[in-house]
Amino acid sequence: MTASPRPDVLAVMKLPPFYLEPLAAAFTVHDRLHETDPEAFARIAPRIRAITGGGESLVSRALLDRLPALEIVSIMGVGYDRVDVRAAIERRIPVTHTPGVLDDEVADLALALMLSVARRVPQADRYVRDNRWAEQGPMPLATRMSGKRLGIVGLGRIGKAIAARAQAFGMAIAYTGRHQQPGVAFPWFPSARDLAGNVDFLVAITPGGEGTKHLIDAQVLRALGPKGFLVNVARGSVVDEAALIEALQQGVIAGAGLDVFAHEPNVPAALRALDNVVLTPHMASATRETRQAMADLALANLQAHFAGRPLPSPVPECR
Ligand code: NAP
Ligand code: 8YV
Repeated sequence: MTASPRPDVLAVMKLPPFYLEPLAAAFTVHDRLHETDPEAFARIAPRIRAITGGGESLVSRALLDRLPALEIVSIMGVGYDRVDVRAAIERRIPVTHTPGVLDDEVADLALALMLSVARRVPQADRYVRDNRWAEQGPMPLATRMSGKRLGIVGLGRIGKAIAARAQAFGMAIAYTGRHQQPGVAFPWFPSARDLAGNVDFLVAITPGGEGTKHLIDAQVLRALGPKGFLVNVARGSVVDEAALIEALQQGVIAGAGLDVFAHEPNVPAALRALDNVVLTPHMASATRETRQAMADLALANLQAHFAGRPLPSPVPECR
């Protein structure tokens, strides 16, 4: 087949305008056609040369198999746990992502969730709005965060940005990961359970996928204990959500701040009903500034590929 001058790109998520507009200037973009119009998709599938989507986008082997001309998958997000990278590599299709440009933003939200759940900020806001301050007097006392012990599950780029912020709060930091990191002075624990037993706040910030599925389970939550808080800004799959709901209901842990969930955007009613949780809709990187930087890098990867230049940010498996 003759390659068209404007390569055809399949968008597997709804792209924000600040990505879609520059993308559409150089490429022919097919917006989620594989989901919205299977017949039209069948007609254009042989022409698709690139896929782009976000950190939560599904790029399955079945989808890849339908795209014989596919050359690249560019993810606007650092996580790519729903991309079948093995299937892509088998066909020598590089996968790219957007590491580094969102570290500060995600770390900021992790700290915001830690403060919100310990100091009960959303509950306090509702307290004032409902006029309960005037009617019932001051709120019950909350829990201090400054100076407490923080355990980071996954001390990568974002984990380190979280640690830097927590140090400014005088927190004592420890971490777990598959490896103890040379040159890192924070104590390392060999498992999430060991770490949880030695901290007041436990923050999950690993990749998702099979390797980390339910890394935070009922045992880890028991080890964290009734004064402990869990924050998850990683992926919903990293935490056993049913075990977490039970732990929150029964006071096994004190509370949780959650940006990610097992079946997004659906959040179990039992979780939404709890007063000891703060819930945000997978928005840790969602500022105009950072989403623009992510879009720019996702586009730069596509442009580099089609110009025959080295890719700015392939995923580690494709380097
Ligand atoms: P990164 O630099 O690759 O760091 C990942 C860390 O996780 C590494 O320190 C790694 O350490 C650790 N890890 C990997 N597998 C593990 C396992 N099985 N058990 C324990 N630790 C494990 O990645 P990053 O840029 O910091 O991003 C991390 C993740 O954050 C992303 O993949 C994504 O899932 C999530 N994220 C969420 C949002 C959001 O909107 N909520 C936004 C951005 C990113 P070892 O290699 O030593 O195990
Ligand atoms: C976004 C994310 O939800 O980067 C990630 O891994 O989860 C988030 O930044 C997403 O990728 C936006 O496209």
